[in-house]
Amino acid sequence: MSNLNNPAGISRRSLVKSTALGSLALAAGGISLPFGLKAAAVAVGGALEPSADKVVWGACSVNCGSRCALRLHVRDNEVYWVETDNTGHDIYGEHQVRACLRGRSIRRRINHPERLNYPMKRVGRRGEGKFERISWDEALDTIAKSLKSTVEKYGNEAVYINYTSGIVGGNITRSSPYASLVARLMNCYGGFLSHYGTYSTAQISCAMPYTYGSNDGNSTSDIENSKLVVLFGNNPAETRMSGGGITYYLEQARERSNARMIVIDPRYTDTAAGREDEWIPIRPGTDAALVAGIAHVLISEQLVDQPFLDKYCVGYDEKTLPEGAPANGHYKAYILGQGEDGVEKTPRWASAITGIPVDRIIKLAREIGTAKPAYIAQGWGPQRQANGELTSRAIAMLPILTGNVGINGGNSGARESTYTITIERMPVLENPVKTQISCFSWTDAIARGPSMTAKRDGVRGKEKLEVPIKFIWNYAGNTITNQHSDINKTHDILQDDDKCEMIVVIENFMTSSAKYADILLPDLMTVEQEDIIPNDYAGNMGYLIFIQPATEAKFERRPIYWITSEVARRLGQDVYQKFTEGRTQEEWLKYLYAKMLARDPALPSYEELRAMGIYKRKDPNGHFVAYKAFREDPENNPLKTPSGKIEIYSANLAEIAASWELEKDETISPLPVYASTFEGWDAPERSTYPLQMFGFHFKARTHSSYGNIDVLKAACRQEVWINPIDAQKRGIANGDLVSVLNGRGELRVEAKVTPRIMPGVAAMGQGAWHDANMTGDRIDHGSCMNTLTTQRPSPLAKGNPQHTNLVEIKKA
Ligand SMILES: Nc1nc2c(c(=O)[nH]1)N[C@H]1C(S)=C(S)[C@@H](COP(=O)(O)OP(=O)(O)OC[C@H]3O[C@@H](n4cnc5c(=O)[nH]c(N)nc54)[C@H](O)[C@@H]3O)O[C@H]1N2
Ligand SMILES: Nc1nc2c(c(=O)[nH]1)N[C@H]1C(S)=C(S)[C@@H](COP(=O)(O)OP(=O)(O)OC[C@H]3O[C@@H](n4cnc5c(=O)[nH]c(N)nc54)[C@H](O)[C@@H]3O)O[C@H]1N2
Ligand code: SF4
Ligand SMILES: [Mo]
Repeated sequence: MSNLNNPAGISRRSLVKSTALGSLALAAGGISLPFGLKAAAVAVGGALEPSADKVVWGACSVNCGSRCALRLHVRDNEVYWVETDNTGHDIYGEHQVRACLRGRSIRRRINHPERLNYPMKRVGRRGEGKFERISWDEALDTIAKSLKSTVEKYGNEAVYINYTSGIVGGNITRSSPYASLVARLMNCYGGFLSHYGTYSTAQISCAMPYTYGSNDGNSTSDIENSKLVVLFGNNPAETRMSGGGITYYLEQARERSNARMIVIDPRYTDTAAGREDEWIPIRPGTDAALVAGIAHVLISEQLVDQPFLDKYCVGYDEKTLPEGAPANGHYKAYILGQGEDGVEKTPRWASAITGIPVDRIIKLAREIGTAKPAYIAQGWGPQRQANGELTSRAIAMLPILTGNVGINGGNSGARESTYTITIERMPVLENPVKTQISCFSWTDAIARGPSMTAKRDGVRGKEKLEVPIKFIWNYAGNTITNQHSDINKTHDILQDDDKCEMIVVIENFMTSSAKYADILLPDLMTVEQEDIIPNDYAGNMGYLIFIQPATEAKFERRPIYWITSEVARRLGQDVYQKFTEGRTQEEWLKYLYAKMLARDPALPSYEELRAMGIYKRKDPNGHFVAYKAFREDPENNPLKTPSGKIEIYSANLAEIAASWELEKDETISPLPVYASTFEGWDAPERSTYPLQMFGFHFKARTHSSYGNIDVLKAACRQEVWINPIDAQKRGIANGDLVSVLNGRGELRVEAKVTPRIMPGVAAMGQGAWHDANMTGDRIDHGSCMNTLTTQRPSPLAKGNPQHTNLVEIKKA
């Protein structure tokens, strides 16, 4: 560990202190030196004694679905060594929340030579990356002036807060756009155009509530009661990596129940990796067809739970089909070929679509039909496809058909839920602007805002958008370019600063999104300020971490509360007063914690929590079981669907399907049917771009966060996975530099030739840092997946189908 955390080999012992003095002096001198150099410079100047070590509690707050405690060892105002949670007995259920290699390398982020140190303004063309240092006053004045004139000229609807997820959790520092300090600021100043949905779960969060009224799953810890685990595109070994989080629960709970595990994924994932009983590779975007084939077997072999379907569901068969639905509009008719399409969804039919052999589909169906309880879950990979709304509801059909919903050891078909200690967040106040766009359609809203409508583009709160986006706030996110689709198209839209007139980016690094800032502000990191942060996905053990600033603020980096307060001040004394309510950051934290304590008196006091660093509590109800109350007493605990029941047939969706404007290759259906889609396995473009391609969430990074850390890059290389059959056809050997391209762009990356991915499919870790000459050939040498993805949204959620792409791969 020490090697990873201090491989530069600099002996911190020999360095001399003062960094308060040292960095002040340097800041005044205006030189931004890399960490090593700065320390050396200080050493030359001073003859002070080294200070004693202190250990400070921190947390890794990136958006990886876990949340890990860090213990930062600090000397001379520098973090020099990082360890993780060391409290408790460390037995399962009361275990330590141990960080992965990313969190343990945070010292390299904190002290990264390319960290932003001063406010800057753009001097070249937008996106060129040319900046000039300016004073905080100039930066804040410019922002306030631009905000005032935007609101005056176009109204508050022209101000947009972009989706960002750089900081998850936190009372104060949280970056979620609808819950951040930036949102509070805007709500004190007339509001802003907001968005619905996220890049994470746009399709499933939109679709699942039509079935269940919400999108809940059983706690992973509940697998200790399961006989069978079936995972559709769910890879917690990479996407829930913390030693305290979901991947550990999956392993430990299965150890207790000895449940078989079947992994359905185009890739042989790290979650499988020898721990699975069966890996079933599936063509991307075809899970709903597999489900239909399985349903056919369940129905024909009487393996469905008919009493459950009769009592709890709407639309399985004629008996419960709601009024107004067409004859034979029910699910059973769809499967048996008596519905509108007249096609029987036999295992043979499903096999041709999914690429899974017929006998494997039949065997899987029998296994799912007989193992009870079965934990059937999906990750969010299947729903990040262009037909993801249908897929997510379709996967839920398996637990519904087999009566596995609402019981211990079962699941709803959704991803896991978690126990959380609810924190009291900074109140963001109400947004006076009610108009919303989907989080994925912001580039459209810049390019053609006023042509966007409710029925075609998913505008909410109004029939159409009045004005295009003119001002963008981007706090702790890289979705301006790197994480949003079709970087080349976005570049063209943003280059024209008559369209969007002002982009404010608040960051720690010169990311590819930061290059598009007009004003770029250097933020403190969460580990450099005081905050309380709760767990993210953590099974049935919730916790709070009290972060203390590891070091003083260096250079001219400022905390987000200060930045937003100072903008508020420039918007008017009334705005400032409303925004701050006269409290400092510390006073806010104390104030919010007092509210938490009042609601939950079992919590430790503020001072106790600060001394403990981490406070853990097990779910008093044992395991979370989704829809348990409904299962036990459906009359008194109806679901939040219109009928109060599980809606296999959704009348609401039928209405949307009938009234929205859709393209020929887009399907919205009241039933969770399989439909092919643009750029799918059977799309005509496949003759030019024969490989289906998606970007998985990769252990080397959290999206793009930690993507600039050299040791992590070396440990987990950025590669494109390609099957030996496809590689051989193209003369590609393992490790070759290849070009991956389609009509939207081209990138360069090394090939990983491996049977761990099925033929006809390619994949690479998403989130690598885009690196192209945008005034030249635009070839992305950083191999950022979004050079290739489309801005065309999914039909219902208008979400990001970033896993649905067709490409060709050639030897470079
Ligand atoms: N092709 C493809 N694209 C995808 C996805 C995919 O699967 N495929 N996944 C999508 C998903 S699910 C998501 S959630 C998005 C994520 O997209 P983003 O929310 O953009 O996530 P990150 O890339 O982690 O960017 C977070 C940024 O926050 C900054 N940051 C971190 N800590 C701090 C801090 O303390 N202060 C400030 N000011 N900044 C900080 C980091 O430096 C980083 O630049 O990407 C989406 N994009
Ligand atoms: N290390 C790490 N962890 C992360 C993140 C990260 O960037 N890095 N990001 C975090 C965030 S914000 C999110 S939203 C989650 C994302 O979590 P997910 O969305 O679940 O992650 P993905 O890797 O996109 O997809 C999961 C799996 O689905 C598979 N898959 C793709 N398409 C299909 C399909 O059509 N059918 C089937 N059956 N499988 C398919 C992929 O091969 C992959 O193994 O992860 C979180 N955790
Ligand atoms: S990246 Fe996620 S799993 Fe890794 S240390 Fe940070 S919070 Fe924990
Ligand atoms: Mo996400």
